[in-house]
Amino acid sequence: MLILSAVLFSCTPRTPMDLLKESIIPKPASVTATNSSFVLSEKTAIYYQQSSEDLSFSGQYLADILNPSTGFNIRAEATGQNPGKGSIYLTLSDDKSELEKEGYELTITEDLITITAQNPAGIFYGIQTLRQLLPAKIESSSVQEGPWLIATGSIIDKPEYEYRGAMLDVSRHFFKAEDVKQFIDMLAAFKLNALHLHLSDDQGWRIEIKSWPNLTTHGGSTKVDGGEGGFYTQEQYKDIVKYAKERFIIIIPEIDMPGHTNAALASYAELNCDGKARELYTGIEVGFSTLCTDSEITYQFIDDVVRELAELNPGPYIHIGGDESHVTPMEDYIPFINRVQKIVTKYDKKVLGWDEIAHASLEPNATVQYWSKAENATKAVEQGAKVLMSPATKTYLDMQYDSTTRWGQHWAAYIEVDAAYSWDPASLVPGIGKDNILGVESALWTETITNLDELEYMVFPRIVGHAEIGWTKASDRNWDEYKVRLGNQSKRFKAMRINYYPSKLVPWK
Ligand code: TNX
Repeated sequence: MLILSAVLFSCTPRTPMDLLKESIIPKPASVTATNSSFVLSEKTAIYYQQSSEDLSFSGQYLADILNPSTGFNIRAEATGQNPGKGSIYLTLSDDKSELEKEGYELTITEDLITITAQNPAGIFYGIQTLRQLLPAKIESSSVQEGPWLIATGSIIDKPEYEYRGAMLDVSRHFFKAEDVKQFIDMLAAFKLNALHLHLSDDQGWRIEIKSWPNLTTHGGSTKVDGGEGGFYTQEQYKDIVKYAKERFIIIIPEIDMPGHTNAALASYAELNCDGKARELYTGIEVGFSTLCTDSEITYQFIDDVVRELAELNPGPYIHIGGDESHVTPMEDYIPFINRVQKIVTKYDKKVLGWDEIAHASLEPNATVQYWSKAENATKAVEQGAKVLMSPATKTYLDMQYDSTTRWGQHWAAYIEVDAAYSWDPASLVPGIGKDNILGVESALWTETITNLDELEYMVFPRIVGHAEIGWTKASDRNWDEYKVRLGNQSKRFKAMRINYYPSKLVPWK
């Protein structure tokens, strides 16, 4: 008895576990298993290396994930020394150039977990992987029973594309800052690094512009089907930007123009060629509105908006929309886009725009977001621009899964979970290869989506597949293997309280 209890209580259990069998999404570049386990316990501490680059946020972020479900009181502290047994250690290293900007190395032994990266972003992504190596109930907000075992081995990982994003349309239906933050946390869990906010459209203007206040007081007052709209004050917007930045996500603000501008045209009569303010719009037709492209006040307006946005937004891009300007003649559209691009670059931002802007003369550094016309994407590449891949038939999250889906539309396609996953950005458009591509972005248009629950149902699990397309090499991806890893996420989604679509094509566990 004595010997037995000595064995039981004196040493940590060394449960054999296989790191290769873990269902990690996005799939890492390389995994080596050493077939034992690390035990997370109340004695575990998180240490981060003292350094000029701050890791304290990531350390605390990890502690905040681990503590509610384990009931432990794990702390995150800076240290100048090598941490002792049982710790989790976050450390930056200059001589890991193979990890590039966002890569990480995660090493798990029986005694120590180490995440090493060149930059804090890599540490954050290593933490996301570590999260997925723990039992799903680690995501629970109430105390759960252990043991909290992690398979030993090492993972060396980095992304395929530098831009891995999501777009949220907050114009058709408004989403409060708190909802946007929750969405940001979901994106971060799958290593996405960009959130594009579609801040203006016919139905609503959602960002306070101090020099043009009616945009929000009037233009932001309603939404699709009527009722109360909403907008972000500049303070709220800055807070979203900061929240995202801590999670290594940049915000891309979009002001759609010259079309999709009815909310602005309703707010200021002088933006209309006939000098008459338009009525607010609560329908879902597209392509009927346009700014007055040959009036100087239009460019003064855009200059003011871009200047204020540039001040609010540390990220490199401003998205100028440019899609579906069906009532702007091409001979007006082209000079308009050319002039607006100059305004964006004047404020030291890079231009992003929907694929139609490729008709204009693109600024060096401009990126074109391919959603519809391959010939536009090709035109962009011929001008030396990069392409952001958002093909409507694969990445539009407002497209229904099938004919029974309660929300959404299907003008581009029905997109089941396999169709969303099984494509390669670098071989989608002939002549456009990996070198021409900035990355991948999934887009949620919200004509039919009114709240976070509906948002989650349309977004999950398809965006998880898109996250893998952006992160993992095409040669390492295939649906039959992926669907098993995805099926293993159901408990995790539930613990994270994500309302996902339980597709019949996925073997949910
Ligand atoms: C097309 S995609 C649009 C949006 C709509 C969406 C609905 C794009 C650049 N324009 O205005 O919301 O379809 O699926």
